[in-house]
Parts: sequence; structure tokens; C-alpha cells
Amino acid sequence: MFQKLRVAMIGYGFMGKVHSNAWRNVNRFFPDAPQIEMAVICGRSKEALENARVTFGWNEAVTDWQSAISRKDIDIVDICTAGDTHEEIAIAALRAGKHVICEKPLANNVSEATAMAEAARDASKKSVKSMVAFNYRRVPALAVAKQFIDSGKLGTLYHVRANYLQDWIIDPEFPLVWRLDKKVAGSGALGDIAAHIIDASYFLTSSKITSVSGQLKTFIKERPLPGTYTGLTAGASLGRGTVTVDDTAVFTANFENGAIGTFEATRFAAGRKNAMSIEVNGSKGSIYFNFEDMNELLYHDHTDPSAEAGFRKILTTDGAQPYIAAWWPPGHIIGYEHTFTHEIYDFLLAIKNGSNPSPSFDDGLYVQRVLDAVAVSAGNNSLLTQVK
Ligand code: SOE
Repeated sequence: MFQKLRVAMIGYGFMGKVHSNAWRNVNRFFPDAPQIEMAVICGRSKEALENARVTFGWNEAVTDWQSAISRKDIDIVDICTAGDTHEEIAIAALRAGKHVICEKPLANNVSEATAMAEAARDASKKSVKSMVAFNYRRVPALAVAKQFIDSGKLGTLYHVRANYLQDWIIDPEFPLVWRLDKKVAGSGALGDIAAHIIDASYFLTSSKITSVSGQLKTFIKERPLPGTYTGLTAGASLGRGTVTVDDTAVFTANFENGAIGTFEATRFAAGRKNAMSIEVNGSKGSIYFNFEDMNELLYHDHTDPSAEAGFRKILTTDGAQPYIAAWWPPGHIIGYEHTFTHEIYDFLLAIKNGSNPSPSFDDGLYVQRVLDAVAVSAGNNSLLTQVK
């Protein structure tokens, strides 16, 4: 019987909420995972933290994460904070011998990500595991798409076409929240959502981006400071600040396998709420996935007779497909939250089996290097820039 693993989660915003749901459910739906205990939730504001502890189902709440990661009865640290705290927390936790799962992007810049990846490699020599929470890898449809590509169904890969489209900050009076502050978030749409499609392109094709040509755009240059946004009419807010991150990132990419890619990540695509989509075209076929239809994979087999050829919709809810057997019978679709249970299940299995979780901190460092290359290119008139 593998010993129970006790978890400390740091952060209680959107990611803390969805990770808590995953920690609550993982043992109920994946009985071969090690038993876990939701021991400690960590955050800064005592009152809000206590509400989160009760609502999310954690045993204890502490306002200093350092005390949590130094405890001998804590085995896992789950980092659900903004990117400006990932390096300090992850390195301290790894050095304390704790297994670490860290939300994406790994860090706010290459320097921080490099230090984290180095600490993870050192810790792995003592069987301490680490993982970056790129949850879309755990969408069954994308896992099926990877199986198709790995098995050669698409043949030689030519194109990756990936978008991540949202529209939550089109209102110029939407306040200057932390995701719009470079000091806290590191970048805007680039690091927050382009990171996902960069990682997804690597997950699907097993090929890394080697060079990029990009543009970053900030449409709204200043916004009301948080707390002053009471639906006031434009210009009437009590304080305004400068937006220091991109609203939109677009770039082309060259892959080491010879494929070429086009990527778009924006928070200004009116009507698109969380439309993460990716298409891969190869010599023998194509796949297309759109997260807003996350239980479906479109597949075109180019070897079909042309009179019968075309994209067909595969409903990825069959028990033989990744993760599905743990949930419902075919056709009873799953959602965003299930992908986090899947990733935490895989993380726990890796700890139990002594294998290395994926994506690793080195994979997170690769994504950070692509993000950095896009920013450098965008600052140099979209000059083609090597990923290094
Ligand atoms: C905001 O863009 C956000 O919450 C991202 O930070 C998440 O990674 C994504 O899954 C949903 O949108």
C-alpha cells in the first residue's frame, strides 16, 4: 500500500479552485492513484483564505507558504499563484524534498525558468518529482490526436495552425487586474494563453519550435485601477494605470521537423470565450481540435478515396480512449475540470511508479524560451528570431 500523500496548495484564485476540485476527485475516480489528503491551503489574505479553505475542502489554512513547505508531513506542493512567485516557491519546495506541480507558464522569464528547471533536475536525483500544469495535454481528444500522429496516421507533418481566442478584456473600462501587469504576470496573452498552444504543438508533434517571427499588440493602453471599477462611465474612474502587457500575440514558427506553424493568442476576439484550437496537417491526413467542442476530434484521412474523403468527427468519449473509462459511459461528455483531475492523476502515478511526470520543468523552460523569442522578435520588427 503506497503511503498517503499530503498536499499543500499555494494560491486560491481560479487555478486554486479548479485544482482543489481535482484533488477532491482524483481518489474517487482514479482508485489506482495514491491516496491524498488536502492538508494545507496557503494564501495572503486570512479571511479570503479561510473562506477558500472551507469552500474548497482543505484541512488547514496558513498565510505563510514557507511554513507549509517546511513541514515534514507535507509531501506535495501545488503552485497555483501568479507567475512572479513560481521561481521562489518551486525552488524552495524542491529543495525541501517536496514533489511540485506548478501552474503554467512555468515562470515569467527564461532566467527564472532556467533556475527552476535546474532545481528540478537536482531534486529528481533524490526521486523528487516535478511537473508543469499544461492541462490541455490531458484533454482526451488531444491525447487521441497525439496517438494518431505518433502512429504515423498523418504522415510527414507540414503545418501547425493554433489559436487561443478569448474576449474578456475588450471593455476598455475592465480594470487593470494582475494578468495585465507585467511585474506579476510576465506578459499578457503571450505567456497566459499562447503558452498553452506552444506546449500543445510540442505535445502533439514531438517537435520543438526553433525560430519565430512575431508581433505583440496592446490595444487598450490604460485602464481603471482594480477596485475603482464600479461600472463607472468612461474616464470617471478614481484612478487609472498603464497596461504593461500584450493584448494579442501572433507569430509564425519553424519546427525542427521541417513543419511551419502559425499561432494567434488574443483576449480581443469578440465572441470567443476560451477557443483554444489546433490543426495539424500532414502528408496522409489532418487533425483539428477546438476546445469549445472539447469532446470532439476532427480527423481527415487523406488516403481515403477522394469521393469519400473529408473530415470526420470522432466523439472522444469511448472507454478505450484516454481517461474516459474513469468517468461516464460513451457520449456523456466531460469538461474543463476533468483535465485537471487527469493531470493530477498522472502526476500522482509518476510519484507512485518512480517515473518522470510530463510536461517537465525542462518542457516548461522550452515554452518560456519560445515566449521570449516571440517577444524579442516583436521588439525587432518581427525579425526571424532563433529560440535559445
Ligand atoms: C485566463 O486566460 C485563463 O484562466 C488561463 O490562465 C488558463 O490557463 C486557461 O486554461 C483559461 O483562461
